[in-house]
Amino acid sequence: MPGPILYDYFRSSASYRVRIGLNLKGVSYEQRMVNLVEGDQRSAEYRELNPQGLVPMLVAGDTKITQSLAILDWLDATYEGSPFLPPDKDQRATVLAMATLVACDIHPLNNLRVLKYLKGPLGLSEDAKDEWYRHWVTTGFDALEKMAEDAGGGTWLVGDAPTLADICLIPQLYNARRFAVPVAQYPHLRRADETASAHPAFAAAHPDKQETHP
Ligand SMILES: N[C@@H](CCC(=O)N[C@@H](CS)C(=O)NCC(=O)O)C(=O)O
Repeated sequence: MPGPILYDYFRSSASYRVRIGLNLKGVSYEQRMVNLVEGDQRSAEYRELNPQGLVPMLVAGDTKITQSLAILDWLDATYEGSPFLPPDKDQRATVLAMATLVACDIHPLNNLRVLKYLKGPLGLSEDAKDEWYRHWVTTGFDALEKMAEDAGGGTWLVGDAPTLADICLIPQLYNARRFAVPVAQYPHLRRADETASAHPAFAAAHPDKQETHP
């Protein structure tokens, strides 16, 4: 059976999460670029597939899934090895809390369409928009750093194996650096980032490594 198709954009952090997940599971997949800067996501053709007009989207045979966390859950349920959630129920809750902090409380506020709305219809300056971006990343990372500290150490955010929390964190850290958000004050987040940069599944998912990099 041919591998799944990922509708992807190299700098999309939600797509970056899914690339990491696919790599961790050792799944080979086809990438189809949806160029967000050129507005491909809003085309009638793409909206026919995904009415939300966002990436990522995964198509595997007759199965079509949108939303990165739903895709990651499906991958975890479909493919063996490298589980995204720890078996211990307390650790699992911690990992889910960290992952959703990034995916639900940081990322949506800083998404391309939100930033465009701030600058366009709401008339914010470039500086004010960047300040908005930094404010919400810093607010989230401050809390995540404390949660990682409380989780008791390890080479990743929680323990010594990559989890959904790291899958969400690493792309958000990449984005934060692009927008010059200071991250030096987050030793636990930086430690997970260092571990990830030496991990083949994370390294291969990096935006700079994508063939769809224009
Ligand atoms: N909650 C969604 C977020 C998806 C999302 O916001 N994707 C962004 C890229 S990271 C996008 O397609 N943006 C297009 C736009 O803002 O026009 C998920 O986790 O998949």
